[in-house]
Formats: sequence, C-alpha cells, structure tokens
Amino acid sequence: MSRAELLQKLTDATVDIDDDLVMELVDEAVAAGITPLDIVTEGLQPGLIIIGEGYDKHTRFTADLVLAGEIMNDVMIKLRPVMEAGSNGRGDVMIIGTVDGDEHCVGKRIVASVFTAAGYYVIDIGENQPASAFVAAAKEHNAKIVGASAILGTVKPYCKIINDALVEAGIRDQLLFIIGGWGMTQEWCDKVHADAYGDTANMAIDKVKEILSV
Ligand code: B12
Repeated sequence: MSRAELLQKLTDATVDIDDDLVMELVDEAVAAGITPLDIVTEGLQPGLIIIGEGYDKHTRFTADLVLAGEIMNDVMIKLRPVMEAGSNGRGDVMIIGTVDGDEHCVGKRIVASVFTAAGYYVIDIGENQPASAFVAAAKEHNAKIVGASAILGTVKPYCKIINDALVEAGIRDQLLFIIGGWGMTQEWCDKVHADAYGDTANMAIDKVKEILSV
C-alpha cells in the first residue's frame, strides 16, 4: 500500500470510529517509516475534523466526538515509545488546557497530540480550568509553551486573564503563550496579548517554529 493510501485508510477508519482498524493501520504506518507527526496530522486529524463537521450538520452525535477523542488518546499512548526512541529524552514541556467556562475537549486533544508527535512533552490540565491552574502547572513543570483552548466566543476574553496571571507570576517572558479554538483570530491574539494563535493545531506548530527560529 502506498503512503497516501495508508494515510487515507487511517482517515477513513477514524471517521468510521473503528478503533481496532486504526490501531492496525498505525502499526503499519510506523513499520512503513511514516513519522508520528504525519500519522497524527495527515491520518487521524482530518478524520476528527470530518466528525466535528458532521456534528454541526446533525449527522453525528456527542458520543462520536468523545469516542474519536479516545481513539486519538489510544494512538498517542501507542506512539509515545516510537517518539521517545526517536528523540534525545523528554522534549520541552507544553501545558495545555481548556479555559474556565468551556468544556470542549476534542480540539485540545488534537493539539496536544500534534505537539506530542512534534516532540513536546505535553501536560493536559483538562477543561474548565482557571488561570491559576495554568500558572501552577507552568511553574511546576518549567513550561516552554502554555496553550489555552477557548472554543466558545464568550470565553475568549478569559485568555487575557491567563496572560495577566502569567505576568503576575513573573514567568510570562520565559514561555510562549498560544491560544486557539473555533473562530480564533489575530485580532483576539493581539487583544489578549498572546504570542500566537492557531485555528488548527498545524497552524500553531508552524507559528511556534517560526517564533523559535527568530
Ligand atoms: C462537539 C461540540 C460540543 C460538545 C463538546 C463535547 C466535548 N467533550 O468536547 C458539547 C455538546 C458538550 C458542546 C456544548 C456546547 N457547545 Co459546542 N460544539 C461542538 C462542535 C459541534 C464540535 C467541536 C469539536 O470538537 N470540533 C472538532 C475539533 C477538531 O475542532 P476545534 O474544537 O475547533 O479544534 C481545532 C481548532 O479550533 C484548534 N484549537 C482548539 N483548541 C486549541 C488550542 C490551542 C492552543 C491552539 C493553538 C489551537 C486550538 O485546533 C483544533 C484542531 O484543528 C462545535 C462546532 C464546530 N464545528 O466546531 C460546537 C460549538 C463550538 N459549540 C457551541 C456552543 C454554543 C455550545 C454550547 C454553549 C451549547 C449550549 N447552548 O449548551 C455548549 C457549551 C458547553 C460549555 N460550557 O463548554 C458553538 C460556539 C459558538 C460560539 N461562537 O461561541 C459551536 C461553534 C456550534 C455552533 N456553530 O454554534 N459542544
């Protein structure tokens, strides 16, 4: 099977929420030399996005999103040893969480998986998290990136509260603060004083690479 066919099958199996087939195909992809980052971003992620769109059109249900999110988690558990074998120990730490008042978790899980596959050691602090939880985790783990997922329009201003709490704790200049979520824009990024935003995980990775290479 070609690389493109294998990745397409992974996307299809994710859309079908076929956990066993996804796991089999991930093994095949690893054996074929496809990197964990490509497996996640070109294989699973397009499938999760299709499921999210289906939910919007009422052809999919909440359970589908939750199950798809769990498949992503299982794949990351499977890929972690492959990623660790290919890196020199633990990568830089990224803290990620969904902000106070917001319970959406699927997008955050994708971002966490993509950054893990790109070599970061990601600590997911969960959903509905206050600024103090972001600060405490960033301090405890000496984070290089703090990522806030703010999906609802009503919670986007909360990212400024997180930024200010990082400033207050004296650690804001030691890390990158990035934000993301449905409808996130450069205007929001400027308003809340974040370093970068992404309305997809790949966009965020590209921006982080761009900032770090300067
Ligand atoms: C599934 C879903 C739910 C599920 C969540 C289940 C779960 N455990 O996550 C449930 C049913 C619980 C839910 C509840 C609500 N929801 Co809802 N939900 C959705 C839906 C359909 C899909 C979200 C999703 O998983 N998408 C798939 C993922 C892959 O996409 P994503 O979340 O956008 O994430 C990507 C990017 O945004 C980005 N990203 C995300 N986080 C981060 C973080 C960083 C750091 C970076 C860099 C990037 C990044 O990268 C991700 C990968 O590409 C969206 C519509 C949509 N199409 O997005 C509505 C949507 C987000 N919900 C909406 C609303 C209004 C609600 C409710 C208020 C509804 C209600 N009246 O009760 C509640 C709020 C509950 C709460 N307090 O959080 C609205 C928000 C509109 C707005 N402007 O605020 C949307 C857009 C639907 C709509 N069109 O109206 N929802």
